[in-house]
Amino acid sequence: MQGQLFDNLPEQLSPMPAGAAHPIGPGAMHLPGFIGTHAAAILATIQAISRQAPFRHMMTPGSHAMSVSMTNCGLLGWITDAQGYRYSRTDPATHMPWPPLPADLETLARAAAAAAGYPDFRPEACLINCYAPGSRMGLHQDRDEADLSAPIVSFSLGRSATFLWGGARRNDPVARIILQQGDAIVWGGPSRLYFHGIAPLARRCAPQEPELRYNLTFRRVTHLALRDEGGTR
Ligand SMILES: O=C(O)CCC(=O)C(=O)O
Repeated sequence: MQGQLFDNLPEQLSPMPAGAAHPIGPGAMHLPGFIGTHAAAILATIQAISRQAPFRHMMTPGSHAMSVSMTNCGLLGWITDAQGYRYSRTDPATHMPWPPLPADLETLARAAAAAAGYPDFRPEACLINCYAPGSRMGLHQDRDEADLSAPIVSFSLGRSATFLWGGARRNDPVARIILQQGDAIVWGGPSRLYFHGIAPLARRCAPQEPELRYNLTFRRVTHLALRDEGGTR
C-alpha cells in the first residue's frame, strides 16, 4: 500500500494539467479530469484497501443504514453508529488501524488542493464512498473535523453522478454539477461548511457505463499546529 502506485506523479505539488478548472463558489473549485491517467491505479488501490477494510453500510445515530457503503484509509477514518458521527483510528469492523493512505494518493490530493489555492493541505483521513445504482447522499455539511481551516478534496471515479452544491444554509439554492470519472472538487475557506450531496444514481446504467461510483474525500481532521507541537494527538 505504501509503494509507488502511479506513474508520472508531479515531483512538485504544482497544479497538474486539468480541464477547464472553474470556481463553483468562494474558495471552491471544480477540476474536471484532474486525476487524468491515474484513475485505473486509484480504482485498483480502492480494491486493495477494501480487502483490508471492507465496504459496509454504516448506521446513522438514528439507526438508519446509509445508502452508500463506506470504508477509509489514513490515520483516521470517519464512522457513524448509535454513538454518533466521528473519526476513529481503528476500523470498528476489525478493530485494526485503517489501511494507510498511499503516499501517491496523498500527493495527488495535495496537488488538487494546491491547484485550488490550498498549498498547505495535509490530509489525515480519506473516506471512500461506494455508490450502487439507486444510492444517494443527502444534503449535509462536513463538520466532524476539528480543523475547519483545511479544505475537503474530493475525487470521483467510475459512474458519473450529479453533485448537489448548495450554500451555507440548508435551504439555499442548490446547483447540480455532473461529476465524471477523474474529476476533482475542492471546497474550503468560505465554502468549507456549504451543504452538498449526491443525487440518487439511476437504477439502470447506460450501456458501457460502470455500475458503481467511487468517491474519495481527503480530510484534515486535527489542527496541524497542535499536532506538530505534540498537542492533542
Ligand atoms: O460522493 C461525493 O461526491 C460526495 C461525498 C460527500 O459528500 C461526503 O463524503 O461527505
